[in-house]
Amino acid sequence: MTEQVLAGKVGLVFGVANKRSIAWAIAKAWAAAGARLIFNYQGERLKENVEELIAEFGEKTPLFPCDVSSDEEIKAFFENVRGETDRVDLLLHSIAFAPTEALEGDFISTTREAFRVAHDISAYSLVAIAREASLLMTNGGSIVSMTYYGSEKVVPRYNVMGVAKASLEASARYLAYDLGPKKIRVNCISAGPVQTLAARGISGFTSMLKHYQERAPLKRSCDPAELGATGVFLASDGAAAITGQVIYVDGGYQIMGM
Ligand code: NAD
Ligand code: 0WE
Repeated sequence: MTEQVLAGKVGLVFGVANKRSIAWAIAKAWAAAGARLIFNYQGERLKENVEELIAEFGEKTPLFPCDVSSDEEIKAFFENVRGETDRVDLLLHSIAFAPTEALEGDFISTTREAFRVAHDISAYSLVAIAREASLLMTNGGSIVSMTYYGSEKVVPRYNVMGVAKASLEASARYLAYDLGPKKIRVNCISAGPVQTLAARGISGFTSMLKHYQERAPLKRSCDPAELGATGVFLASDGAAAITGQVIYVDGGYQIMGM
């Protein structure tokens, strides 16, 4: 077993839907590094999935409902967390959503409602849960959120999600400024394309992976275990002076100009 760099840490994990979820890859890596974890699930539909997965951490790993579009559910989630621990060290935000139709046609067709929902669930939710978690981060902390290259360059059909990811990354910088004096760091991992629930059903996803195999310096995107390893690094004291940043785990794709 590798050195337990997160021994004694308590982490909150938002965004596990199934075994393919990026949140699950990072949670497994955090747990292997010694962290104790508490999970959310989005609704009764996903509860059993998450329950079955976290069983491998032992019977008593806590999980509580939290749909991040509801202030009441966020409040109740953190009341439940307070029943389990009086201190939190780590927070993972691995949540995004835009209405399907907003990821299909062109960006100019984005409705007011699709724009609102995408920003509410994919960006504002980081601010809301970071605020609550920071109250429990009494010994400093590390907040990690997942983003994607479509925030900075046009990726056809990523559309309003790209605009929401730009907001997420900017939110991480403002949170890093607010929370820095409390020794709480806030960073984003920008992952290359990974086959998950959120990526499946996106037409042309396979050709995106092929594009990375042709164009990225490392001739591939990334695999979930590598996102886990970066998650552990950002959560660890090795990253103690890193905050407000976007770290690319994308085979180097982001550096290319042509
Ligand atoms: P996923 O579908 O496994 O995870 C998305 C999660 O968001 C799910 O667990 C879902 O329950 C949750 N979610 C959506 N709406 C919610 C709500 N209202 N309340 C609470 N939870 C809600 O897919 P994933 O690919 O693991 O996505 C995780 C993160 O990684 C997202 O932020 C995504 O943008 C980002 N990301 C994904 C890729 C990729 O190619 N898969 C690449 C870069 C970044
Ligand atoms: O962030 C994402 C996808 C997030 C996502 C996925 C869905 C599918 C189901 C958000 N909302 C929804 N809504 C649904 O109804 N990624 C980084 C993966 C992704 O999605 C794309 C991509 C990539 C990469 C969409 C178009 C183009 C590229």
